[in-house]
Amino acid sequence: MKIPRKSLFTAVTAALFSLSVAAPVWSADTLKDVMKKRGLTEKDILAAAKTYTPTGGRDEYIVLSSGGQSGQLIVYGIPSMRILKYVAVFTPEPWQGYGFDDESKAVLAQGRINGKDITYGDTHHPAISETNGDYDGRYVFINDKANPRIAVIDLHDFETKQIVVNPFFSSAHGGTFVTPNTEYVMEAAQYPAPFSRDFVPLEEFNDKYRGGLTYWKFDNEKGRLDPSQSFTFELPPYSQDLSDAGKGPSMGWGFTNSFCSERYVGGNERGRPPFEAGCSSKDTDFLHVTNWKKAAELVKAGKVKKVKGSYLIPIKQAIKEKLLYLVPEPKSPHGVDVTPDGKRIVVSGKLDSHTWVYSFDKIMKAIKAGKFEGKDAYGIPIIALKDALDKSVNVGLGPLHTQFDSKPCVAYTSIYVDSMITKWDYCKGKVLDQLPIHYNVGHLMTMEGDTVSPDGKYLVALNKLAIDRFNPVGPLHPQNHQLIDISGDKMELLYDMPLPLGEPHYAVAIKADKLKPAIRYKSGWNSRADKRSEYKTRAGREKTERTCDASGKCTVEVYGTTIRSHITPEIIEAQEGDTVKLHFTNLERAEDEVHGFAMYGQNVQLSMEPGKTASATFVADKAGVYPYYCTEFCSALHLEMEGYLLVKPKGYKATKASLKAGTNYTKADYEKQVKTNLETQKVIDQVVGFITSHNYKDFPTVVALVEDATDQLGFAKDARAKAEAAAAKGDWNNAMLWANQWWQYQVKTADLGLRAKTYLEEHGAKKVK
Ligand code: CUK
Ligand code: CUA
Repeated sequence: MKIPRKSLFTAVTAALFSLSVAAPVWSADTLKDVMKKRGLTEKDILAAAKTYTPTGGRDEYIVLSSGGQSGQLIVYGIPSMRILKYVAVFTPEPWQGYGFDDESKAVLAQGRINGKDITYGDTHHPAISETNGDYDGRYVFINDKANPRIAVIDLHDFETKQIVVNPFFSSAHGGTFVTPNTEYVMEAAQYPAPFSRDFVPLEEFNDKYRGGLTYWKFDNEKGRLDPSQSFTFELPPYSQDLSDAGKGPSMGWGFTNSFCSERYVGGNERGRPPFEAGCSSKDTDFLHVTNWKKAAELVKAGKVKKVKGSYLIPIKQAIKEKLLYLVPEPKSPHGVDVTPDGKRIVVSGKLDSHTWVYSFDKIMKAIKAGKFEGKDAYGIPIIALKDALDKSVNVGLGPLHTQFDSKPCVAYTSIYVDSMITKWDYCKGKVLDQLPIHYNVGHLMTMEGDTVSPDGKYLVALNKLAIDRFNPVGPLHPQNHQLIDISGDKMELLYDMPLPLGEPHYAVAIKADKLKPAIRYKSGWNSRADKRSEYKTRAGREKTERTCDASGKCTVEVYGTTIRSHITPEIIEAQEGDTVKLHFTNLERAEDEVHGFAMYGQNVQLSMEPGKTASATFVADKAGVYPYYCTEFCSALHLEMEGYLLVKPKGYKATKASLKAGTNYTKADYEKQVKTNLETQKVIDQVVGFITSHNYKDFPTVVALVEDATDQLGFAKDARAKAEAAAAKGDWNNAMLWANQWWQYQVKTADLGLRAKTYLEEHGAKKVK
């Protein structure tokens, strides 16, 4: 549907002359009326005031949450709990063109396993890159538990840049956790399996199945993991759980807990009791203590051998080099968290009601003194519990994960079975407060709560069950993230947010002002490879080439552009059987001017943010007519942003007929259009006059709008020249059409100008001169 040009013109004019902003109209309701009508208490109103964010308002913290089995990363704000983005990581996602354009397909292809495309991930633990133990806002990492992979997401554009596959593991739950300067990213296996990835009978479980812990080297300059410098600890076939890196005094060490150190293998079809029975029969499991700093030195000194092209530290070598120790842990532990000062390590037993606080100092003393209570079946020295434990605290039934407050010694632990959060003091060993949550909390998160300097303020409970909290939407329920105010002595529940995408496990929250996301790419940018695209196309340089190789196979390659409101080229021709390669560069520079590109029947959907170049490759195997169009409502004439791929049957001979216009225009039509254009120009001049008579240069948003408007006006000039040239030849059809195109650019200019003017009015711009 076209917007009638008269109404647009009227709107433009009307907006210009309404120089004062209309007075706000309030509904007659008072706060009391609303409270009564909606049954709200004063406490509700207070919670609302703490989370409500008026239009245009920003959040203080940005949360990066795992997207569970959706294979994505979820971004939302605190305290508003508004969802801002789903970042596609391990799973194709068409809005972002992820898994649809050639550039992102190359990223997903890095995650192939045994040659197979894996198009989902079970994401559990995001970790933000750190400098000196504090979030630096540059990158976020996340693991895929089901397929042992890690992804690197650049927070400059919130795009996935790299996926690495663990060379040894067949699952990877215990990742990602970073060392204090993002030297390494930790990833532990969960389900023991043969490192060879060959068939090995379960009867050889104890000898041939292995657990492990990989330290992935992160190249901070390149912003990519470097598999060639990464190393893996071979570990016994216990089910390694989560990890955390030491900091401060414990810098250089890593801590990884485990369960099922019974090494039990179930098999109900073989008449054996299930895994759950055999894996929780012993009273204790093991905390693995690893010295990554020393291991890295050995790697550097050439003392560690490569297996399958990757450094592997065998258990024996780790023992000999004093890199690996075990400490008993309470029954079936889950989660391990190092305190912000790096002096203590907190572990919870999910079948126990205690958190166990270990002292790093005591662990080091035992190691130095060579004081061990024995060895495990693989010869790894075990430090006695009493020689490592600082204290244990009764926090509630089924404690899982722990996070820290800005207040010294204050920690929060999620209590799964009792469905509550326990606030406690890990120095004095006493419980401070408990808050019921709904229901069955898994991880919990405080603001920057796993850094050396947590901010406190808010806590989010990542609940496993939502049951009765929301309007029912069928048997599959959303997850429930509950926002809790922890600024006072007592925890206060503020808000329930349904999260309808996968089951998030862990989430991290970073102060919003530490993030500096881009608005546009450098022109012609391959965002996935982070470099100028070889297919970058400039305005006026668009071309379509058809080339054939010796075997007669032909390729149609399109170097195109997009800009409000047309795609160049608008007609693409190919022969049945040709390979078609499309490359489009979005020429826009303005914020949020994204164009999409979708085509009928070819599984093509691109997203082109300003400056981006994206490509799609397919075989045009069936003759036919394939409309394509822009999928972002980018402008008033967005619906006209369209074109045709014509796939001609083999042997097709073109007729001489030329394209016939549906309408023929006269001189009068042309002159009428020119008159409209000249009037529009007056409106534009007035808007420009308003802007330039104010201190608009003090407002970066307005400066960007003015830049964009100037561009559009430049295009208008070109179109005007073409219209006048056609008119000079008496070609009224083309004269009229180019005059109309001239007007289209004017409308875009006016639209931008009015946005700039409104912005200036709303932000108290001052008159200059
Ligand atoms: S795990 Cu899910 S609640 Cu994967 Cu960190 Cu504990
Ligand atoms: Cu571009 Cu719609």
